[in-house]
Amino acid sequence: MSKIALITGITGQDGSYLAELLLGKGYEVHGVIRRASTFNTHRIDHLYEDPHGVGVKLHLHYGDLSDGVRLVTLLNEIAPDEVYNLAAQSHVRVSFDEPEHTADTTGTGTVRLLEAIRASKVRPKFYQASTSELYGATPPPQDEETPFYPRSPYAAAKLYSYWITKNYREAYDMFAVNGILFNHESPRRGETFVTRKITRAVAAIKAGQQEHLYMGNIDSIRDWGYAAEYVEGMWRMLQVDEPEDFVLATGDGITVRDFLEVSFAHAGLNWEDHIKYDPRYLRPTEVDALIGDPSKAKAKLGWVPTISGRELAKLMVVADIEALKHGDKWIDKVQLASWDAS
Ligand code: NDP
Ligand code: GDR
Repeated sequence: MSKIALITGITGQDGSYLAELLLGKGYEVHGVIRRASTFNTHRIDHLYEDPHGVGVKLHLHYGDLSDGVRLVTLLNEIAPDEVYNLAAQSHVRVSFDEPEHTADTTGTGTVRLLEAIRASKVRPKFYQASTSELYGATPPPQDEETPFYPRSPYAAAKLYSYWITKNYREAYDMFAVNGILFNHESPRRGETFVTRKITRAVAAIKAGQQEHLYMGNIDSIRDWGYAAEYVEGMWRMLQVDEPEDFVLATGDGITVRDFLEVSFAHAGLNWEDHIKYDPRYLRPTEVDALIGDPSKAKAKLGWVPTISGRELAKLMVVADIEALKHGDKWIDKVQLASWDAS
């Protein structure tokens, strides 16, 4: 019998890679999608199968983390072995504009899902998408023992989700874990996160379609890894005997300025000729430096990331240049196969 997984946030960057990974492992995968007036499934269209066919492995269901009753009916219907809660309003800057909505989805949404598990007849293992943003103002290096100091409505909502996941593990003996993931990116990254914003702009500038790129604070340091490797770590966290929380990170930090420099240089451009400052991209409170220590994941899960932030910048530039030429297809697998990090 195939294992059954339920993924919230399947239409996002991580959801698409995780669905791919689990389908590759023979899972039956169920994803929660939101009803929207336009299609929002472009990241998983290549995985879609006609539901009328035989042996279909990917199933999509309408639902929303704001609708607790729907989550109960879904859990009863699907009876998953594993639940991955990846859904969130995940943009830090936007969380200052929409703090209440962020709290409702990114915070309360998690307890709705945990309560739905308790209210349903099933006892799946549960993965919560926690984040390095929890560390906020606490300086690096950060590991599983580092104190939290959230610096945004997003991080405060994720802090609630972190603790409620831990509480349900202790209170109800649930297999519920937090993956505390540092920034991870890919050619599927949302266009308004800084890495993708930069690599898309590099492609457009190179093609003569754009001249300038407006940026906020380029001094912050992030530990950027490759999303496809991080979803493997999520899965591994649910395959061990005891539920525990884990940091996933590369262990290396670079500045946004470094990412700009590498990205532009990879296309033969000088970043300083194209960057302009716009204060609208600043956050009221910034997170200056995040650099994770993934030793525990390495020792207990055998999880080792292989792609650095600088390599990622080059990989994403190549993918965005190709996407501009050939249309926005999900070409990153092809790119990786022929990837030359030099
Ligand atoms: P994305 O922003 O790409 O995807 C978010 C997903 O959540 C989308 O599928 C979105 O649906 C869905 N969603 C948003 N609100 C709701 C809701 N109310 N009900 C149901 N679904 C909803 O995020 P990533 O893939 O980058 O990240 C996955 C998770 O990991 C997020 O929780 C994020 O906060 C967390 N995280 C991410 C890190 C990173 O570096 N990428 C690092 C650490 C944690 P739709 O497509 O319809 O908008
Ligand atoms: P982050 O990612 O806030 O770390 O959260 P983001 O890419 O948005 O910002 C990284 C850093 O770049 C600076 N920055 C800009 N950011 C954006 N988006 N746009 C700009 O123009 C810009 N200029 C400078 C930011 O100030 C920041 O310092 C991501 C999300 O995926 C979260 O969901 C996740 O939890 C964390 O990573 C880990």
